[in-house]
Amino acid sequence: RDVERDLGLAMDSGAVVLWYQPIFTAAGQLHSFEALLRWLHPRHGWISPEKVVHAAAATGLAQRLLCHVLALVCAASRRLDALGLGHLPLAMNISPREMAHLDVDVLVLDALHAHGVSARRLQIEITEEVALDAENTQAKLARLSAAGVAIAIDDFGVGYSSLASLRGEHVRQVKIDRSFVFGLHESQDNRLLVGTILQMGRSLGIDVVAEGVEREEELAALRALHCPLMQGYHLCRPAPLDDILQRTQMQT
Ligand code: G
Ligand code: G
Ligand code: MN
Ligand code: NA
Repeated sequence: RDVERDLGLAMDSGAVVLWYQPIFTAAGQLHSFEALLRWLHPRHGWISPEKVVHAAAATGLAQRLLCHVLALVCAASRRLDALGLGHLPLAMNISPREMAHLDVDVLVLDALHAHGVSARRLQIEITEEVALDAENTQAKLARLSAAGVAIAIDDFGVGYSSLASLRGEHVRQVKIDRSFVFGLHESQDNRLLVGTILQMGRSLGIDVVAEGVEREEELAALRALHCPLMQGYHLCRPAPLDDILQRTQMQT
């Protein structure tokens, strides 16, 4: 279909871009950014990242898409350096399919090297299922982690929810799925679950981020639970890097 046909050209012409959403500390300081894929198709409007990743896989462009995203993330990292914001890490998402089918470790480390970006600046977000996946994936994660790339478990709590995904030394951060944050102030169950994940993070020395903070009441409930890091529409919506930097200027 058109989307698949147009993807290659869209990457070449700069129509496939990254927007960024900041992650803040409980005190409201900028902590890091998550890069999110965006493609505004001339006829079909915004194409979701899932569809873009699917279209790339269907047309043999999976590796090219990952390299495209990596190049954009590296450019953003250099840009932050130039603005004196070189201490703020950038996170990018890698899908289970990309993790399984591509030499993700080689592609990531090559891109960092080619663009002169330190591995310490990059975080990779994977799902629980990926973290639990076969030895093949474990080896890729181990190599990335050894090089200094941080590994985060995204959407934590709604996947296989096996604590085994946290075993080993590769996982640096856990992102609590937004379904636990939704209506946190009104749900004793969610408060207990989020509190338990936070406690687990403290015990294991893993950073914990609450995702999908949409309301002031949820933010207050997270603060009451001593959640260290938060992300969500209530704090800042994803936008092009320049817009984000303008909006967050006060907090840097
Ligand atoms: O940004 P948005 O809410 O539309 O993201 C939807 C989903 O797409 C999320 O699960 C997110 O992790 C994923 N996603 C966003 N950007 C990328 C990307 O660059 N690569 C991959 N593989 N997934 C992405
Ligand atoms: O799966 P992952 O956590 O990577 O998904 C990230 C997606 O979540 C981004 O595409 C972003 O657009 C979306 N997102 C970010 N903040 C919020 C929020 O507060 N509420 C909701 N519903 N989605 C959010
Ligand atoms: Mn994510
Ligand atoms: Na997530």
